[in-house]
Amino acid sequence: MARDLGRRAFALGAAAGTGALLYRPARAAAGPGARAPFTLASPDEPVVRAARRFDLTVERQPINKTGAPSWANVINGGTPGPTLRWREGDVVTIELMNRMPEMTGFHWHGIILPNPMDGVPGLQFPGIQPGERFTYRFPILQSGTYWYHSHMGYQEQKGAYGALIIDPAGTPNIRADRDYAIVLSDWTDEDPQVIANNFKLMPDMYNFNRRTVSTFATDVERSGLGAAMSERLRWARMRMDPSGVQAPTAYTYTYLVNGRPPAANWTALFRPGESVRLRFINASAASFYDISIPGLTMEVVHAHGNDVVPVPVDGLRIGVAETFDVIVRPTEDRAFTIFAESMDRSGYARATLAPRDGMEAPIPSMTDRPLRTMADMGMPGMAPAQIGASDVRSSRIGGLMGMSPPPGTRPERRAANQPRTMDPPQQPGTGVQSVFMAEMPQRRIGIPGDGLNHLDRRFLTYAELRSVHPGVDRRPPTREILLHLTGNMERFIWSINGRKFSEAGPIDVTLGERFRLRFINNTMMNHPFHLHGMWMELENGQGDHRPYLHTVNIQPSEDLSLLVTPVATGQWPLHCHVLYHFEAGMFRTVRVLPRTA
Ligand SMILES: [Cu+2]
Repeated sequence: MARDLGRRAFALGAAAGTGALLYRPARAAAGPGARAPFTLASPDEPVVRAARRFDLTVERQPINKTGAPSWANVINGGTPGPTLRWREGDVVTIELMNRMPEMTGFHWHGIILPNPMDGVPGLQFPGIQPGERFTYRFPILQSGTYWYHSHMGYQEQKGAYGALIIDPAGTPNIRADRDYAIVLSDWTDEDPQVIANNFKLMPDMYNFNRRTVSTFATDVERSGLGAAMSERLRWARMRMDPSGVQAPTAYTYTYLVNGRPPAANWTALFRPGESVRLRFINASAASFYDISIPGLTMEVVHAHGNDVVPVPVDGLRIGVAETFDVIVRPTEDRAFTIFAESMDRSGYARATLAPRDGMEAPIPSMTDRPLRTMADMGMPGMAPAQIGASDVRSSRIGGLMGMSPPPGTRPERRAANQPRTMDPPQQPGTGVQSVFMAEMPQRRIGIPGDGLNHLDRRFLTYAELRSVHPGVDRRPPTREILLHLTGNMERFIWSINGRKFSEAGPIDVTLGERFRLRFINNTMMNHPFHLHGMWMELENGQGDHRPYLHTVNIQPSEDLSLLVTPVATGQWPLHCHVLYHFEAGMFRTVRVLPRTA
């Protein structure tokens, strides 16, 4: 109980009333617990253990990850930076020295903390100028797998990130013989600003998987000339190719595990019969991965920093910024490949689980590249090839209570063969010329995602995530805040309710209020949304055992909702974690106001 009292003492300022424990699912009172066994991932992985004070220096250095010279923003000399290991109940101090030639600010992703410690320059603190240092200091009120990264410009894309692991104060719920952080990232030798500019000029320039005349012939054979032609024309009108599920691609990216390209084969050791905990952290700027370990079942035990009822799976799709922990139990004396194919199948990250260093297992061939049909996009059209209608549970969530989209962004029925473009919200200075709208946004929480729905292998879905502990706030929401995710593919403008960040004010909420956040994705892309400073509880049919998420992926034309209780005042970013979408304007602030009564 002492620990619980300790945690209560660290209540975040004015978060009174419903109690300081609102920040996470309830836990049984924990005794003075045994510590989780922990093994260093590999001899060269820098791990700072359960300390309370950390010194970090970020600087720009030449680096060679791909055979070509480039530069990186390294933390304490490396990328990823050191794995920070904290303990729940401690107060940590992090001194961050900025030796880069530009301002920075580090963000502790998924951590509930006072607003000025959250690290977003210009919003929550002035930022750290070149040659200056900043001291972060805050209590640790939670445990689990998280990460940290620069929240300034494109610094994260060039290496400024690392793993963050917090040991529970009491007896851990999850026990494993070995424990490894697996940080996935998408390295580019290019300057990210150049990539962003390229997108503005030609949004699909990195999509080298485009379907060609030869696949058109296949389509004709399958569906007949008329149907194939009309499908092609409709995609052409939307100026998007159905394979453009993700951008950029391996044309510029090399996918890394713990900073190593596939050929360098980062290796985690085990002895046959042991249980191994793998903490997957997607620190990529723009890439989703489908993770599998051929020959092993992965048991998903921890999602976004919180323990979940174990779900055995063959595969796991991980969105940008998401964190999932799995347990595997290899019994054979042989190597296994940890295979993380990028969602667009343009490349993969790879590591090895082996009894001895230097061993390898075969690298599997990649699964079929996901293609989308008009039906996947919430459009009436050709028979769906990837997502059968029966896969999609269509159930509408209750009516609007809060914000509505601005005039002009509401879906309208049009003739079936017309392109779905909308007139822009009439805003002076807005660059939004047309906003693509999905006609039939659907609940997609029970499906793992494009290209995975008809595989023999079992992939995790959000519907299967069940928190081990019930949520603490049982109050129903008193209002709904509706966010339409919108975009203009041709001009690489990404927005919310038809407006970019620069064109919109904050979303005001009150400390301690209970609200529903509902997302309707009207674009063709996945958008992994991160809310700073408070948990999002996914309404996924698990009753009071809703999973607590720090980032929620919203699939194309998906309609999903979460419950939120703000626990600290201030301006908290809510944004798509695809760096190029975020920088283009898919960003809002949630302003938590103190209670007045
Ligand atoms: Cu996005």
